[in-house]
Amino acid sequence: PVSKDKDALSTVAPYACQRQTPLIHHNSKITDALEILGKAASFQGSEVRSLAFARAASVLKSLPCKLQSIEEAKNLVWCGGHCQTVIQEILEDGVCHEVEVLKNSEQYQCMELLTSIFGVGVRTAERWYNDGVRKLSDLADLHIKLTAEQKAGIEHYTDLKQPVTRDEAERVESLITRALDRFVPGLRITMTGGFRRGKQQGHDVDFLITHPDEEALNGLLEKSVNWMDSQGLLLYHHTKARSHVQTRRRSTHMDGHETCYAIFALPNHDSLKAESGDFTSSGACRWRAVRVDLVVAPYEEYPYALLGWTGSKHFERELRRFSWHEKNLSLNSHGLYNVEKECSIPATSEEEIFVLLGLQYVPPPYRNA
Ligand code: 8DG
Ligand code: MN
Ligand code: MN
Repeated sequence: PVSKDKDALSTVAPYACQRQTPLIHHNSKITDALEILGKAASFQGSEVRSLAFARAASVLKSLPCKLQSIEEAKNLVWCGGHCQTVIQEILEDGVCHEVEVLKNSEQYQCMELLTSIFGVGVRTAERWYNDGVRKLSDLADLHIKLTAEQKAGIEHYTDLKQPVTRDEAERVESLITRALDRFVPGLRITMTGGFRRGKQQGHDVDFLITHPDEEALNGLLEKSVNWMDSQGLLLYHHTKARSHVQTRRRSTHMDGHETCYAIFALPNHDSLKAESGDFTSSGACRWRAVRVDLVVAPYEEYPYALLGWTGSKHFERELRRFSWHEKNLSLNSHGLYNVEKECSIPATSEEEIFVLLGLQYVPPPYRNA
């Protein structure tokens, strides 16, 4: 078994999209540590170092067994240098000193807190930190100027930091299905993101919406969002119009789909009982805030949008890197482009996109890279 394992370790494919990465894996102690280092690097503005840690963590997530020794790690792609010392420390001592120091540092904890607010990225968090913000109440005390999105994020902070359960995600699904159906029957509505990859909870619920008749999609998001708002189902929403994307150049992480970033007031299971009066505690909450992303894609772009919005983020990044560097093709969630011939390559399913890229199909539960 030793030589077989060693074989498996030295043959890990370099791109995450060439591997199967399950949600539950065997090396989470090490990957947690590497991901903290990656997050800290991104807080410091170093995307290159952040990516190096993400790649190493992703390789370990795809292993069929628990790493036993540092000798085994030496055969692994992307796991050299700094990552190797981290792996060694955890294998030998159970903890990595550098990670423990980071986790306890004021800067790391504050950046973690601030970037967990809806509408706050690393740059904003860093600016606020430098302005002296250490806790949420400092934002008001220091008269920090907030966007509407950030205001909503802070107002509903406690609800939003509570993970969304699968049951809640399914209730959101039935709410939006009912709302969208009022305007256009026969839509295809798919829950994407982490839930499609089999996660039992998430930080939001993501949906992709399409229809064979492109005309049917015109104005649909605006009408249904306005209707849900009128029903008191929305606490915040911002819709980004469809935009032209530079398709023939190397794709960025941004896409041009019409998208609604929202905070739903999801009614509780027992809110009906509460309405009818047999709910005793008077101050009981009848809803909770849940982050929801709604994406509309034209029918012919649907397979690409589905692939692009299912994630994980690292899996997506690797798919795009693979397409570009290995196939000379530019991939984004609108399509696949042959840059030389200046033409786009249609696909009718995710499976077909993998075939076009010369990759073995990776089902959503194995895209947890
Ligand atoms: P979570 O919510 O359970 O925490 O995890 P997740 O579902 O994997 O993360 P997510 O932040 O909701 O993102 C879901 C996928 O959507 C992920 O692969 C990245 C992708 N995504 C965005 N924004 C954009 C965007 O602007 N364009 C494209 N193409 N994809 C995006 O989050
Ligand atoms: Mn999500
Ligand atoms: Mn999302």
